[in-house]
Amino acid sequence: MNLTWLRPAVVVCVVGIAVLVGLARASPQEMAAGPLGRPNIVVILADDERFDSASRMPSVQRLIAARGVTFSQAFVTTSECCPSRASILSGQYSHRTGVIQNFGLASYPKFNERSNLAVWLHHAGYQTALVGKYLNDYTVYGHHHVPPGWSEWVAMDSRPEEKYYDYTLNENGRLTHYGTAVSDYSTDVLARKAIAFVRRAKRPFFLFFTPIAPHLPALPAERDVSTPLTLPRVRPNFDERDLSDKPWHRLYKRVYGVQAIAYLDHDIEGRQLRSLRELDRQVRALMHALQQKGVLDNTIIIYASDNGFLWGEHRLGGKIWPYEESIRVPLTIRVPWRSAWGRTDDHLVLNIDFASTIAELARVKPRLRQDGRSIVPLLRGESPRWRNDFIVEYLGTSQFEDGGPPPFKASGAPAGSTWSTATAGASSTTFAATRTSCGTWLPTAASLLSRAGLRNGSTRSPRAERER
Ligand SMILES: [Ca+2]
Ligand SMILES: [Ca+2]
Repeated sequence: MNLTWLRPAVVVCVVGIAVLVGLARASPQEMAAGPLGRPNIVVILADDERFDSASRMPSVQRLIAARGVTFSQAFVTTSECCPSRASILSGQYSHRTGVIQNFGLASYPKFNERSNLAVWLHHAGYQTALVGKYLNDYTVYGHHHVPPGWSEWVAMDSRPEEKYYDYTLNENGRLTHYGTAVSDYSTDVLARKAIAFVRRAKRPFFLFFTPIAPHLPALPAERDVSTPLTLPRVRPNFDERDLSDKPWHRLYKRVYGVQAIAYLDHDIEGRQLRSLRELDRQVRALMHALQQKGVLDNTIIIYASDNGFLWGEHRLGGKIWPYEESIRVPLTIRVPWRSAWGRTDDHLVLNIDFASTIAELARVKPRLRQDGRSIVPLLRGESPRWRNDFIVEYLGTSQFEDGGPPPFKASGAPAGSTWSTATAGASSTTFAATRTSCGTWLPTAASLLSRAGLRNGSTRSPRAERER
């Protein structure tokens, strides 16, 4: 084993991709016809939902995707809950937020609670609410406080933050315990709180609704526990036969046996998909509440996830690895203007774009330096010059013992290259993931992890690899 891989380090890879341009534009009349001044903004942020799971959520498809824009190339820059959420709320990479991992002093304690999206919008007159999971280890280091910028605060406040039963909510500073009754199921309880906020809101509002599903243990709602489920096992990189082309292949000798595959199917993939069913119903309930209030057409609704999840692709599980199943997320945004409805946009959009986007929609200025940029022009159907690559990073301590990647340290990206070199400690071990074409299912399997291609430090494009 190469022990230099165990040093704390960084994963940095630059993901290159072809960019397609947007289609229909919203007319000036349509844009102006909207409302009423500043729109309400609702973010529904699932926890660990893969890019390919939202297509199995009929209400998300019917009520959000069909009435808005779906981004087929949405990625997170650090594929882990706490860093990604910090990036979403700040518009910054995790190397700038300092929130580089889920636990300890480099998680929640590093987050700048005095300046982030909630604070900016609240200062500008928005009513703001967080309902659900905030940042990991808030429960440990937050000491049950209500951060500035939030008019309403309903946060998971027990350990771990990801629970479906038997958890505590911090409701505007008051701790309330929920037990194990069917009615305590957290997806439902949190949705009720979110809907109550929407009903009460008197001014333009920003709702950050962050339920737990489909994070493991991904307990489905009672009525979904044993409903039939068809698993989409068509992934050509599942249980990848030959790992010798992977820099980590000496560390992971796993081969899935029948039992392991059954466990993956039923207790990981099956549960995660089933747990999304109730979330999908609650999305419908939330939309209904917006409609009843008469504000649905003046509300921008963003459905997304903080990171993806590997279900055995490349014989890997979890989320931190820089492969598409991990870093790619669902993103669909309901907008009032009709010309956008049902459209798919292939631009590379990132979690670090959320803050600038929402700030522009709310007509406020971000008060932090932005690593991301507003995607409002894409929502309008415009074709601005756009990024062709981005950095994927993991700067936290090794996840190796928990099945995560060995640590890597960036050594810089060659100018003009679509990928970067990365080294671990003194060794020249290198690591990169890249995409070679736009995202259909099969190119997903072509995510590339090339040791040799990075070692030589050349700027040529790595060859595509198609597993099996
Ligand atoms: Ca997550
Ligand atoms: Ca291979």
